[in-house]
Amino acid sequence: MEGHKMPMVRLPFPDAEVYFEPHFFTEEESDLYFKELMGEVNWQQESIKMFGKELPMPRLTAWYGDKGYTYSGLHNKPQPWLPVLLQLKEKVEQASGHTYNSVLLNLYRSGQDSMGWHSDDEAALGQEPSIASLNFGGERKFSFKHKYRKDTKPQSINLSHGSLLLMQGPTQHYWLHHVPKTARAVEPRINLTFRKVVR
Ligand SMILES: O=C(O)CCC(=O)C(=O)O
Ligand SMILES: [Mn+2]
Repeated sequence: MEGHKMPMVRLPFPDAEVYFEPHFFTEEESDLYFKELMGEVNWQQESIKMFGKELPMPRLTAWYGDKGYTYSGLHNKPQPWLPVLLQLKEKVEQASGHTYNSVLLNLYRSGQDSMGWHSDDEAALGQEPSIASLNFGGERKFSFKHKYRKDTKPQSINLSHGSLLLMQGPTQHYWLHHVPKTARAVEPRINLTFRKVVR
């Protein structure tokens, strides 16, 4: 492992290397980042093709970075970095000891917005991708389930305002993750996943 500089807590999942820091940013810093990202990011309503139909994605998205990348069947033509995104990139790079060249942003407008089960295992991300995920706004549950081992229980964590989650090593090979819908009243949430597109 390239080694992270922060003493982040490693979650004890088999076949995974997942670290979590619930208070990577203070409440005040997180409030400012939330506002800035809400206002400055060029949020898009993309659609997905399902059963031959075009359906709106259950969240808004935006893609910034150095290189194009195909995600969920969409080709994301990246927009040039915003200063706030470069600032956040630098902070997560310091914490993780990895470098990133792109970021996917997700805006969950309400508890009805969600993300389905998947792994971030696209060839474009290389063999053992390091993904740094930052969270601002309404806290949402994030669950993991093992792809192959039936004896391994699904795992969940709450992605709090200002938290940082790192997924690296074999995590994407063995585990799926998702953000389920919730009937609870939740504030809008912004998630940023920093990635390194290698080809
Ligand atoms: O919103 C989240 O925490 C999950 C985002 C995610 O899994 C992704 O963008 O690949
Ligand atoms: Mn993901």
